[in-house]
Amino acid sequence: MFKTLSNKFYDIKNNFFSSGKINEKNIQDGIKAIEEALINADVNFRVVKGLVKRVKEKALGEELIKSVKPGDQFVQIVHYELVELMKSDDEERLPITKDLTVIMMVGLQGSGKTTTCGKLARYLIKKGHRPLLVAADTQRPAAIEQLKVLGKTLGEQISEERGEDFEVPVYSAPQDPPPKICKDAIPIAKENNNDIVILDTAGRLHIDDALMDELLSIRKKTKPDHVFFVMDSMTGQNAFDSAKIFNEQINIDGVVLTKLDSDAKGGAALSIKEVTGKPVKFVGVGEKLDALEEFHADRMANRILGMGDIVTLVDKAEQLMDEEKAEEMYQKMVDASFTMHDLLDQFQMIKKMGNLRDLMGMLPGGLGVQMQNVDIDESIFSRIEAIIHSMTPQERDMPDIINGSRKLRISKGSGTKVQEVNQLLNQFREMRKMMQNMSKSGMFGNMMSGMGGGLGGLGGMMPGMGGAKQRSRRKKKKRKKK
Ligand SMILES: Nc1nc2c(ncn2[C@@H]2O[C@H](COP(=O)(O)OP(=O)(O)OP(=O)(O)O)[C@@H](O)[C@H]2O)c(=O)[nH]1
Ligand SMILES: [Mg+2]
Repeated sequence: MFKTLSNKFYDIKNNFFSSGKINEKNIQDGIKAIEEALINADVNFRVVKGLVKRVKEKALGEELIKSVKPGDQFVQIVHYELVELMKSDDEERLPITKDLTVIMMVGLQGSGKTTTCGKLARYLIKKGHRPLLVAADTQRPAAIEQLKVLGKTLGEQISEERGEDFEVPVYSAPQDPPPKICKDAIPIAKENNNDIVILDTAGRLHIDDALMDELLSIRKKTKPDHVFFVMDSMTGQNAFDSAKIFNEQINIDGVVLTKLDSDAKGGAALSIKEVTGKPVKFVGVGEKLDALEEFHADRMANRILGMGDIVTLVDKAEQLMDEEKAEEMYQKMVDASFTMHDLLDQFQMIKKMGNLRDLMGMLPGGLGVQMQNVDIDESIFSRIEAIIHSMTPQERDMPDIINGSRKLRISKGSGTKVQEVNQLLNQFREMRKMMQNMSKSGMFGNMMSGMGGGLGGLGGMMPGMGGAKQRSRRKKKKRKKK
């Protein structure tokens, strides 16, 4: 995801803005490079023009030229504009405020509606809800079966995770017209004690009146609280036109952008809101049921700029480890106090989280950017792990003490080359520096204040880096250690 852009931005930052001195010429060149990068990433042309114009106005101001760290400041300007381009007005992705919430999925054929129904069900179950899936696609005979299988698989997954029986019911009535199916599902959900109803509607290859009439009728009969347009990120301009028409005719609340895992460019994510007027709320990053992420403009901007996306990484980690450990990891990143021990911990955890390349891409700095470029096979992981394992505990805590002879010992111990040890050390240093910079510039703080939920409720409570809440937590932790 965003591989093309994050690579490019990383290079641009290094090429044009790494030196202490910045003049109008390298700003102009840098901006030109950004423009090209965005166009190559299939970002809508109008969107690129607007963004470039705003960045230029700000960057060419006196401030940047006088700034001590023009490169960092430039990145912040771009970051701000990217966020503005993609952000939703409300921070909550899917607010559930009623006893029964109805969610309706619409979109073109094959965009990922049915799969996303299953993913959203999982996402909501994880938040303590009890969804009912509704098979309202009677177009394709296999569609009902597909949703039933998803419901069954999800039920089994959750049962296993919880160690108790959990069912994800699927309502279907193939003989009925879809609007009736959806309407009937609502009392059934109430009887069944479900608090969420997810409607999987039919798709068409092209927008036609019959489809729109059917969807409108479903909308009228069920009064959904959220209508999501599911859009395949790979389908380009056509999909934008459809999104616009769907929005005009059915009034959508937001977009779920699917298949971002196979879309290295990610241009759609940057363009949707500007083009359709509706923000992206979720993204699909794989075929499995847990391959759904909340879309947060600030986190995406971080990824695009090659700064990683620690918050999403921690979100994912939280699903796998307890809250305290997740917080500790986050804190270490904020403090930039994490060591090779932590890196090893993270690697081991990441291995459990799946889709290694995307996950590694969430790490800040060159390591993250670089990891997106390699086809990560276990062997690279094992080599890095082997290198860290060959370090003494002291070396892991303080990698700076690793001199030439230590490097040689580590490389021998891990069966790797000294260059590989060097590379890891350099990347580790760079990663830590990047975190420090992000910390200093308040980037972490901004990320956090924009977050609702997540991180065990820490999000949203932190006014910035020096937040009182955070300090007290740090103290508490210190006390615990004593
Ligand atoms: N890689 C990847 N594949 C996805 C994602 N979302 C959906 N798919 C795949 O896309 C294909 C179509 O997905 P469906 O959920 O059946 O799409 P749909 O919109 O319900 O299709 P119709 O009901 O025929 O209109 C399936 O093979 C899914 O596994 C995603 O985020 N990433
Ligand atoms: Mg479907």
